[in-house]
Amino acid sequence: TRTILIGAPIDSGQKRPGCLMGPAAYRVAGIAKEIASELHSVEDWGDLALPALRPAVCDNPVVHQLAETIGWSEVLSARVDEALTAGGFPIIMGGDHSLALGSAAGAARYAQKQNRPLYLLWLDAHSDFHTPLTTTSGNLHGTPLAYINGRDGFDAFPPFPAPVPAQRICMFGIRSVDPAEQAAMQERDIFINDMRVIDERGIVAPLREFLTRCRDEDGMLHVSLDVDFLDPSIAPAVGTTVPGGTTFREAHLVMELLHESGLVTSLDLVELNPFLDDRGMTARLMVDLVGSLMGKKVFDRPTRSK
Ligand code: DIR
Ligand code: MN
Ligand code: MN
Ligand code: MN
Repeated sequence: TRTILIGAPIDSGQKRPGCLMGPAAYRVAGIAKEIASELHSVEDWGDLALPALRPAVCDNPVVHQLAETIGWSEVLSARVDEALTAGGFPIIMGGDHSLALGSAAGAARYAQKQNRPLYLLWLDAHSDFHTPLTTTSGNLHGTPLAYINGRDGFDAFPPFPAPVPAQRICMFGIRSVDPAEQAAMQERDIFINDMRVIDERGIVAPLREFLTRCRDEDGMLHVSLDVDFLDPSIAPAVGTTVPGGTTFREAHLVMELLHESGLVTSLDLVELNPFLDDRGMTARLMVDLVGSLMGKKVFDRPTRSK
């Protein structure tokens, strides 16, 4: 695999400073070496820069840093499309989750050119299904999945290329959903695996169902991994911790299954706030999870020599 690292030092999607240090933290935690040790090639395309901004307006007055978020998403979308077109596997090192407005748009544009359906796996405590018109926090990191699904309310953004229908979207780890998001999700056939589902069924069976669907349709799969998918006890470096998250084992299992599926075509790493970390433990865990996605096995780690 030709892995392409894209730094996205984006923090316009929420109000707590620090996510812009994410790409640096992933590099310090050894992300390139981790990928290379699984015998993949790695290129680091460096960090994106914010382009010149166009004024943008929204009817909802609480929306925060709309023009910046649009600027970032346009530049990231183009970059992800470019990496995929080059035959690469882009890993977007964020940056808050608003970056998925751009990364998923880039993946969707590429999938459209390939005439393949895009699937979306959302690993997150939150559903991020607000539109700019329904958000009450004003934080656009809570909106990317609605944009990807083609909901109304994103007039200020470029139209999403080939919106992803609900049946191709799967959420795992969900445990914090706002009322407006819940109402919108209930009208749609999204594959929602909240923590209750994981408790009852485990993580393997529902994930395999989704992956099978993706394989059957020769889909591309974009994975968006929010740090708060993980339990705060193992991943404290995120501004929006929610108790009751996935364990170390569950998270690695997801990544190992994704590796075995061979379906993942692009990956977001989002919401890492290194300023809140405890001696780099969260950055290291995220890098470790990338290792599992690239083929490292948890159980053969002590003796692994390749
Ligand atoms: C929260 C989103 N529902 C909001 N929080 C997120 O502000 O709309 N945190 N996405 O990661
Ligand atoms: Mn999120
Ligand atoms: Mn979240
Ligand atoms: Mn291995």
